[in-house]
Amino acid sequence: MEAQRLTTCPYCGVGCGIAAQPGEARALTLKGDAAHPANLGRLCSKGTALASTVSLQGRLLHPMISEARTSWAAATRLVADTFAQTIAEHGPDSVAFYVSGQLLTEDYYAANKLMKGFIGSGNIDTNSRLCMASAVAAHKQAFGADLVPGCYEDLDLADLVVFSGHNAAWTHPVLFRRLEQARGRGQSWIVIDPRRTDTAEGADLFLPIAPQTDVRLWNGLLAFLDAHGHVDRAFVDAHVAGFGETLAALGADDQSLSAIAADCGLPEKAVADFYRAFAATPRTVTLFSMGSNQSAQGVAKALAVINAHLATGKIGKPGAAPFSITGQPNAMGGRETGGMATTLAAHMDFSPEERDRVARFWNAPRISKRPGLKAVEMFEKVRSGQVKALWVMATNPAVSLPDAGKVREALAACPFVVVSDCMTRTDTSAFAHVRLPALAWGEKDGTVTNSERRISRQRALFPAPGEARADWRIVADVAQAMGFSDAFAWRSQADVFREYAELTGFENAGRRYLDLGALAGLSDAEYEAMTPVQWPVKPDGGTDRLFTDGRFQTSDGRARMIPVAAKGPASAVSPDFPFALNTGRVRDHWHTMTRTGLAAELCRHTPEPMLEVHPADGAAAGLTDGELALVETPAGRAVVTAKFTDRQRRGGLFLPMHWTDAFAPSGKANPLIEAKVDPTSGQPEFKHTPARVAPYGETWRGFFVARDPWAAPAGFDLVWRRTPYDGCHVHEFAGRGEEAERQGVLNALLAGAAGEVLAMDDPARGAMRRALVLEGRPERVLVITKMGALPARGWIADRFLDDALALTDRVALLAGRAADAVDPGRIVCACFRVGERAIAAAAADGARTLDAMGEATGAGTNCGSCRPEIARLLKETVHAHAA
Ligand SMILES: Nc1nc2c(c(=O)[nH]1)N[C@H]1C(S)=C(S)[C@@H](COP(=O)(O)OP(=O)(O)OC[C@H]3O[C@@H](n4cnc5c(=O)[nH]c(N)nc54)[C@H](O)[C@@H]3O)O[C@H]1N2
Ligand SMILES: Nc1nc2c(c(=O)[nH]1)N[C@H]1C(S)=C(S)[C@@H](COP(=O)(O)OP(=O)(O)OC[C@H]3O[C@@H](n4cnc5c(=O)[nH]c(N)nc54)[C@H](O)[C@@H]3O)O[C@H]1N2
Ligand code: SF4
Ligand SMILES: [Mo]
Repeated sequence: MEAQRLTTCPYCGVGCGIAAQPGEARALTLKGDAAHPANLGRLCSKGTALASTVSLQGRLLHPMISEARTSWAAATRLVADTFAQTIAEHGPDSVAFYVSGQLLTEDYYAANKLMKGFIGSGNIDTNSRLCMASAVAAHKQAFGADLVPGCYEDLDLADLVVFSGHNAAWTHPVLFRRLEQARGRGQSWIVIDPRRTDTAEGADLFLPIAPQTDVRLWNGLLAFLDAHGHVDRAFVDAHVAGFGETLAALGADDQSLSAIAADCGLPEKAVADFYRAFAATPRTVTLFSMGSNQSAQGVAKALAVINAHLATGKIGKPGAAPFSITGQPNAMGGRETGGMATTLAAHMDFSPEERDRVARFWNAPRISKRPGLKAVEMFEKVRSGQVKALWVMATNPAVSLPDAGKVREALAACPFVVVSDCMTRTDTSAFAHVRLPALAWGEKDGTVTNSERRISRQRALFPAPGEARADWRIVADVAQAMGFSDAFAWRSQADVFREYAELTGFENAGRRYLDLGALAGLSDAEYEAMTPVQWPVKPDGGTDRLFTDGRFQTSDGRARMIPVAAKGPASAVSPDFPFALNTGRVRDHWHTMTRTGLAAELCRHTPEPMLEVHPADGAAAGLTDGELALVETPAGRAVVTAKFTDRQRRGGLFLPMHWTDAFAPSGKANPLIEAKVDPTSGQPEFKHTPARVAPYGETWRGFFVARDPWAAPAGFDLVWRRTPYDGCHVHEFAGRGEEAERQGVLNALLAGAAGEVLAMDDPARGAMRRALVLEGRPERVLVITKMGALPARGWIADRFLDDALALTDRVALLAGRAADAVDPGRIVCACFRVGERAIAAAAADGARTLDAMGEATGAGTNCGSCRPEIARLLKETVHAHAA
């Protein structure tokens, strides 16, 4: 066993510290780092399951040109020459980098320096454009720079927490655990979300807001605060500009509670209760996330929240802040180094003075003169041919950008696409001319910044596999091959970090809050041993809370209140497309599933993309709960299972964003999304696309269990998706054809396999069952039926783990399951694999509290990510018994 290493979780922006113990053959045991201030030892279901994602399964381990393995020298040469030649022929703006908040700060710094400093174009943008761009723009306008005022301690200290478009129970679970503790001490929660999420379920007040009406609600709050004497005049007079104009602009709308409630689709009492609670609670934190940012009015939404905080002085004080919570592990690092097209570097922009300063620091006379293309525009320009060479690093735009069908057209049309990724195949790398193998979590080494400005180290746990290299190194090698030798001659990530830290302090003199100057002199050993620290970093240490003295980073030191007008969504629903399609995350998957899709325990909480629809809407549209629905928007279509739930607002639909060609080709969300963006931030409106639904009309369904990830057999009009299990993959099918189609699929799926075929047919039900047994073990199991329920998958999948099938199980494989086996159903507790059925059974046996459930089943006693859901299931059980 090697020594324990401290590192940071690669998933969300909470930035949890991990104490990891690497073993032989990439074995890994890990636990939360009790000393890390972000998580104090806790981890959520995704962090806990990291060991299941570090195998080399599916990894890209060598540079590839098309499908041929090549050397690093050849790949680097080709990338450098093609970029250089494209620039020579068409100018620097004919090339672009599209990067990601999953890069380390050192990687980001290197990529940004190459594009903006030495290629001389602003064309580097990041997936943070899809994520944080609206908050960044609002911070810049209100505070003078992209500054997050608060820190996690404020969440402990707050008496009121408002979740504005934030499903923390699922997306920032460890912070949610922390808030649950504060709640035990009397903190209250208000949730503003069109869906009754697991965050909303436990809140004191839930506002099921009509989509895209947040500005109206928050403007109304400001009017209320003013009308009822809750403005902090002393704070506003001393520290805020723009108060009068902002208040005056509110007069454009009727600010009566009844009018606001009607426009936001809320009960008037709920609006009044929210306003009174906000007014009465000095220690209020508002967490805003994707329900706020991912909107064509995302900047206005953030400013409306910030305005209410500024007017009441709820900022820069313990337990009080408007708090934009970050998504990715290093979205903040990207914003800091300058990875967004709209900043130059280190919180400096494109003014002549700032350009000059950065140009001198970098010794880069060709430094970019202006901002570059923002993500959505960038891919439009790729599609129209203006951008001719594109390098994608650590992101999967073919899945995650809006209007993904057009993005794929763009990638297909681009003369030169380079993709740096850890995985051999992603939906994006399918379009790559050159694929470059990057180090993954557990191998890469550097720094990340979490939501509270805390810089932590990610440390390597394993040696680099194959020929994989650090992203910063890959960029530096290409830069050197392009002739920029001196500027990219770093020997280590520590070198890169020191240079970045020095830039933040360069000619700063207290003008820029982003200052890590005190870290510029770290020795290699000090960098290696670095402990978590929050910027600004002063010689005597980090800074937890900003603006404590009421000074902001504007020319006069005052924050700005900025008038924002309420308006509707970018595309309104219409009789043709009467539903508002909302998208977002599920608890156990991360983005495009390239990593969480490797961990069977994370694939069974939400095994497939489900379309959430209100039961009354579903019935009116002719859908059936659990059957396939066709969803269409002006941009595209998808076929997914309908899930009726009254947690969804009438008129709304929700589809998760995660599924890809590898897991559910017809269940991808983003071909449906129109690319409507906020005019200032360029962030797309992922949470609102007009849509319609209809039954898909499947005539048969089936599933296929095999040891390999499989592709749907060609030549049929099938809906297909895959759920990984421990020893196998379960492939679900449905079709609209007749007997011949079913027979064709059956033949295709059993073709070419050796073994003994067990068969059972029931022509009356259109049922066909086959099991292929080889050397006593199941190799393939196929079940197709025209009517009636399909057998439970879990028990069959588990037989693929058996060394030899029991005689009775051979029959049971075909019949469905052994008579005495209990199928766990959908997994609720990922740590102990406790299913929905086991929870229902324990509840029926009297386990009616979270603690009793924990004792009876173990569920919820490790990471706790499932506790909100168990609480909800228990509530439903109690209701069912009372009814
Ligand atoms: N499990 C998991 N956790 C993650 C991630 C993941 O992929 N999986 N990704 C990480 C990343 S990068 C990010 S950015 C964060 C995102 O974290 P969140 O922002 O919490 O996640 P989302 O599910 O995208 O959206 C949040 C909520 O916004 C609501 N919403 C939609 N429209 C509106 C509206 O008009 N007004 C309001 N008020 N709310 C609305 C949605 O219904 C949804 O419940 O999560 C991070 N954490
Ligand atoms: N419909 C809809 N779409 C959305 C959203 C939504 O709410 N709704 N949310 C948006 C948001 S907030 C975000 S942040 C994006 C996320 O979307 P993406 O960034 O596209 O999603 P990921 O799956 O995280 O992609 C990361 C890729 O980088 C690879 N990778 C991981 N680590 C490394 C590394 O160290 N180096 C390199 N070179 N590669 C690495 C992974 O294998 C994977 O292919 O999605 C956006 N898209
Ligand atoms: S909350 Fe979960 S996903 Fe986020 S950093 Fe912590 S362990 Fe990782
Ligand atoms: Mo994100």
